[in-house]
Parts: sequence; C-alpha cells; structure tokens
Amino acid sequence: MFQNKRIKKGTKTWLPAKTIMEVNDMKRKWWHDKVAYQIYPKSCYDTNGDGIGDLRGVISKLDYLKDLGIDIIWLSPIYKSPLADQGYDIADYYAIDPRFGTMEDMDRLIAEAKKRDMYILMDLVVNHCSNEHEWFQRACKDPSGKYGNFFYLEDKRQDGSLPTNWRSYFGGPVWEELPGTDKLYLHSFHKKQPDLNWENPEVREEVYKNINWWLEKGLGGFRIDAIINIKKALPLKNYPADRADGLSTISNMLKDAKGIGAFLGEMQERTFSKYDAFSVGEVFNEKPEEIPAFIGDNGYFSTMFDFEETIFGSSDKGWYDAKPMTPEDYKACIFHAQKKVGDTGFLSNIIENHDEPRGVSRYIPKEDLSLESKKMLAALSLMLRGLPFIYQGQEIGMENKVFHSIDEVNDISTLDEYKVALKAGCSVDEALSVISRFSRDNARTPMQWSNTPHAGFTTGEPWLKENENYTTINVEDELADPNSLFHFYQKLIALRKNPKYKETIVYGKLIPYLQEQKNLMAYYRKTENQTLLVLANYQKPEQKVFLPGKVKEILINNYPDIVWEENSVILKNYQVLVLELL
Ligand code: TEU
Ligand code: CA
Repeated sequence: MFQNKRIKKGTKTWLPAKTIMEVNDMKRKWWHDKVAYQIYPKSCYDTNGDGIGDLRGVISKLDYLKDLGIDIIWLSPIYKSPLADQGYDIADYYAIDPRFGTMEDMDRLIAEAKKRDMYILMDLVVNHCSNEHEWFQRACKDPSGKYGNFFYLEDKRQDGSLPTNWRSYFGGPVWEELPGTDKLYLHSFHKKQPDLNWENPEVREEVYKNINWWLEKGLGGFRIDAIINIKKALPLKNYPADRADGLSTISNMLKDAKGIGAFLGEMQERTFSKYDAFSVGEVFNEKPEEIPAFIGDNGYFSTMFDFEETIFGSSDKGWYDAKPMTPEDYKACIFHAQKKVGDTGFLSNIIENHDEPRGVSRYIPKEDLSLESKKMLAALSLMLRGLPFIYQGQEIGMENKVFHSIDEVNDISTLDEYKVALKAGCSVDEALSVISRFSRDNARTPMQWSNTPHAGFTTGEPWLKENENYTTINVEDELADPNSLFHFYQKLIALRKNPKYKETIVYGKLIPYLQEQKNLMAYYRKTENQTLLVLANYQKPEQKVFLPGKVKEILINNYPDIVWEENSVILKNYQVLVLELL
C-alpha cells in the first residue's frame, strides 16, 4: 500500500517515483466509461393503476435517467413468473409477465433506449427456474424422462432421511418432494425455485439458446443471477451443522464445488462473446486466483459486483446475529476489494441493490444521516475504479423503512429471517428491528417520484407500502433544488464523463491515501499525467488532513466552502472533496 511520504510542496514530484504507474495496458471495452442503473420494475412506475410497476412505466422514465447521466439499465426480472421470489422464479424465459406488460413493450423499451444511446440488460436467472416452468411440470410427470434430468432428482428414502443436510437460502432443507412421485428435487433457494442441472449438456444448450435469442433482439447484455450456485460439489455429502436445525449453510458445499469455470467459459464463448455483450456476474466468494479468469481481458464476465461491504459482518446464524459496521470497516472492505482486483479487470461498485437495505441507512450511523453524509457516500463510491451501478432511488437518498409489523413485509427471505430471529430468542420488537435493518423490502418500496399520495408511484394501491418519508424525499423536489443529492450524483457522473478527467477516473489506478487515519477515507486516482485525490471525513467532528501536494482544481465539494490551512485542509462534518493536484 502506498505510504504518504512528505515531499516538498511546490514541485511536481509529490509521489515517490515507484508509485507513478505504467500506462494501463488493459484491453479497452465499450462499456468501461459507462454508468449503470438498476431498475426494480415492480416498484419503478405504475402506468395502469394496478399498483404494480410496469415496462411502460420504465419507458416513461428513460428521459429522467438520461438526464442523470445513465447509459446502461439493468432490469430485475420481468419474465413470466408466479413472482414467488419477485420474478427470480421464471416460468417462461421467452415471455414477459402480463403484470409488467407485453413483448411489444419490451421491444419498444429496447428501441427507446437505443434512441437515447442507452443499453438494456436483463437478469439472467438460470441457476433455477420456477416450479411452474414447463420443464419442471414435465419432470413431475416423467421423472425418468428427458426433463427429469433437467433437475437434481434423488430417490426418497424409506427412513425419511434426506440426501444431504444443506440449508436453502430461504430456510429449511434444499430437498422437497417432487409432486406426484417418489423423488426429491433440489432447490438452493425457495422450493418454488428448483435448481437446473448444469451437468446436463441439454440444459446448457437451452440456456445459451435463450441468451442468444435475447441478444439478437438488441439487448445490451445481462446481469447474471446467483451464478456461483450452478456448480454443486458431487457426489452429494453432508457438511457440519451450524444451527440447531442440524443443517449446514449451503455455502459450505459451494466452497467445495470445483470446476465452475468450464461452464462459465463455455457460456461466454457460445453467447456473450459473439455479440460483444456486457455481462455482470453476481459472484460471491470467488478465490483471489480466480479473478483473472472471471473478469480479466477474456474473462467469463465483463465484470462482477463487489460485495465485500454487503457481506461484511454477516453470520451463518442469520440476520439477527450480524455484526454492525463502522466507517473503518467500510474503508477496509472497499480497499481490499480494489486491491484484489487491481487493474486485472473492472469491478462493479454498488451502495445497495434489491437484496440489500438502503446503503445510506446501512453505512452511515443513524444520528449522522444528512444530505452531506449521503453525498459523501455517493462520491466515495462513484470515484472508485470500476463501473458504478446506482440502484433505483439511491440517487435521491431513499432510506430504510421501519417495519411496524411482519404483515408489512412481502419478501420471502425477510419472512424466514424473522422466524429465525424469534426462534433464536429475540422478542417480537427485537426481531422487527432486525428485519427493519436488513430486509430486502427496504430497497423494494415504491420509487418516490413526488410528494403526492403513494409517492406518485401509482394511482391505485401499491403492491408494497411506500416509505412514509416520500413527503421529504422525492424526485420532484430534488429536481427543483440545485443543492439536492440528485444533482450531486449528476455532477459526479458528469465528472466521470468529462473528457478532461475521464481517462483517470475510468482507468487510473486507485491508491489509498493516509489509510491509517481514523474515519478518513481517502484515495488517489492516478494516471501518468494526472492525479486526483478523494478526501472524505467519515464522521461528524471536523478533521484535519495533510495535503500531499498543491491543489490545481476543486472538482467536487459537498459544502459551499473549504477551510484550508498550511499544507492541510480541515474537513467538516462528512465533507467530501475531489481535488485535482498539480
Ligand atoms: O441473490 C442470490 C443470493 O445469493 C441471495 O442469497 C442473497 O444473498 C439473498 O438475497 C439474501 O437475502 C439472487 C437475487 O439477487 C435474489 O433477489 C434472488 O432472491 C436470488 O438470487 C434467487 O434467484
Ligand atoms: Ca401496472
């Protein structure tokens, strides 16, 4: 790690020569300088008053996103689905669920995006399908036929014991009776999400056919769901139990699964590479030596998400046992992720997504939550090396919701974690506070468009109740206020695209600065010809920060002014600066 050495001010050689980097020789890709946005269609905008966001709603917001500076849009699933897991349970990979619209709407969305130089990504959910998919229906009718082999089926045992003790992500064993048969099928997630058998080449062919069908339509690419789960450790075996239920978290099995690369390489070759399509993997727990294979120049994926911060503090026991996170932890996670990838490839950086609580509520202590602290978090994330992904509502600072009763929750994962917390001895109030902290529904409440009923999301009854704070946090008000978070995001995105700084922000190295200084998160972005310095005071009390060089330009500041001292700057309550150094 770079250590700050005090070098005389006023010359151009502030940094020790060894840290001035060689020209980055990474292969340039069309998407490197883009900014991406995740839409959760069900909660984006409802155009027909049924309380469910739809594709026409998304189309009507394209100009809003263009204005923000977005280039790539990832849509959470909109395929035909019973919506047991909000569309991550697909019943037909070639059809749009009528609640979201029609195939014509989808084609129009792709075309309207193209008109604006924007790209649409769909969610590729192929670890599992829905139990309402035709393949599964046919497997039930004839388990020993072609479609039986599309899934992981095992014979039921006389003594009622299960083939393995793996716990599914949403609670309970991964094994469930295959309806009408004497077999069991495997589901890593909910029982309405049977795992597809990737060992079967026919399954892989079906997946590639589907991907190519969509790419032919003009899709920009895919976000790839739960992809680490496609490779199971075989032959089946038990792992040490980690809860009183005698089951073992499925990640123990995944650590043991070898050879996923063969599937991923084949998929890349047969699909994405032929179209120069963009792909971002939802990859957890990769091993450091696997990074070049995953996201190097000819990687399986274009990029993958950095989840170090989101998994920090999590416990095999459940959400109730999760460790809180401090600013120092946040800094350590981000720098660790940046260091492990270096310039091997591009990470995709997020503050939140549809599976996580709102980032501002998670990474900023409650008593410190303010417009300034939200801006600080935004700048820290958008100035990182990698592709920024903004999640619906993040740009206006949407916050966690308080759940007063479990009846206000829709998400299956939250319902399970609530039960787990109660079982572990939490009171109802404690369990509610646990889920208010972590529920995936925090991110899924309707987008707050205006200060009108239901946040302007629908004229009907929203499928999930909106956050009460829409009267103060909403798009309409923020568009009208030049000092709003929305405009701050817009400025950060514009900076990334500014030809003067683009090369450094997109390709420059990231070098931590004064990493040991508590509650200061600071880093350089550097190319041979340019040095930017990001300084963030991750606390309320002001803090003095030594400057390693003369300042040429102030590019970003979340306050109207800056207090300079000789060789240093006094950062205020959550002040963040992006400086260009001489
Ligand atoms: O998430 C995969 C994942 O690993 C989840 O276990 C995640 O950690 C979980 O949401 C925590 O509660 C993907 C999707 O993003 C998620 O929405 C789906 O529910 C899941 O796959 C199944 O498709
Ligand atoms: Ca609707």
